[in-house]
Amino acid sequence: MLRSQSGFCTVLSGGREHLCKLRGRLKQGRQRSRTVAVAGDRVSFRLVADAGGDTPSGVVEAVLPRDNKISRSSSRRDRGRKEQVLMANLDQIVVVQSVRQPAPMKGFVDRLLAAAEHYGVDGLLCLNKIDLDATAAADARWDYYAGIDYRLLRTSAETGEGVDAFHEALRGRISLLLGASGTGKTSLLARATGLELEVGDVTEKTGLGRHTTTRTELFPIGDGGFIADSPGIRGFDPWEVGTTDLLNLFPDFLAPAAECRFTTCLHRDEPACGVKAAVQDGMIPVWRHEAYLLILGDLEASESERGPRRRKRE
Ligand SMILES: Nc1nc2c(ncn2[C@@H]2O[C@H](COP(=O)(O)OP(=O)(O)O)[C@@H](O)[C@H]2O)c(=O)[nH]1
Ligand SMILES: [Mg+2]
Ligand SMILES: [Zn+2]
Repeated sequence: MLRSQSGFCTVLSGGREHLCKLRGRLKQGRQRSRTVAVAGDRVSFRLVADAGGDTPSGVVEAVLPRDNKISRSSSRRDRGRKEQVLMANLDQIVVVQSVRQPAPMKGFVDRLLAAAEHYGVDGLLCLNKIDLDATAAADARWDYYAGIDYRLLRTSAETGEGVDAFHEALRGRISLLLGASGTGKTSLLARATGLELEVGDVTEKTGLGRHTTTRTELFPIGDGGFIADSPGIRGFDPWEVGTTDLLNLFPDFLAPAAECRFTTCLHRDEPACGVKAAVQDGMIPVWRHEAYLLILGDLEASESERGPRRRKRE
């Protein structure tokens, strides 16, 4: 399934796109209807009439079990925390960060790569706009990620440098592009695939600073691969990550953490912490540890926020 919009969805089958309705049974329960079928879902559907054009030509009978899914918390104040599924059955998350314009935000790349770990998909880091600042582009900090678990690409959608490697990395896989607004996600995708896409971000244009209205849409890229662009996101609050899970989302912290005195160590203020020792020894860069602490703080804040809010609603 390529995309869904208010009760309809577009299903790709036999090389053709079919606009389908969701079978009534699937839509039961308001809560669930938004995420019952999302981009990347495999569905079984029945053709009704092939009228062509925008007329629905099928009915989705069932959504097949998902290999995985990526969800975030949508925290609309009055309605409480809800799971918002963005996409299903993906192979990798491609994090796009620009060298400049916008400059990297502290901990942002780390947060998105941690999300890839959380969802059990590959994380690829694409450093874009290398044409703007060769020195910043060559910064060894980026190579640190390549030394852990992640593939690293340096690209310019402007000059085309690295774009072939980018395209190659998408081949045959289902990918999701994530990154702040303006980092060049849409430009890279357009340049690599030849798809006609609108450059310049939606959230930027509406100026509302909202990041919750993510509509994820999959584009077939012609060689068995699919890719979803996403509107720029300001933050990312993966569904159901607790403070104690965070360590497992930093693969480079695992070995040093085995040396921590306390099994409950959060690697912040605790004595005899293996992770902090690794930072002191230069094995883990200071900025990487700071990124971890930043995310940890955010998780704690949202955990403590959740409690009172839930009680108030009852
Ligand atoms: N100099 C330079 N500009 C770029 C590059 N990639 C994208 N841009 C520009 O950055 C702006 C935002 O690009 P866009 O693709 O819309 O970013 P998105 O929000 O991540 O989808 C546009 O003005 C692009 O022309 C690049 O590699 N180098
Ligand atoms: Mg875009
Ligand atoms: Zn520790």
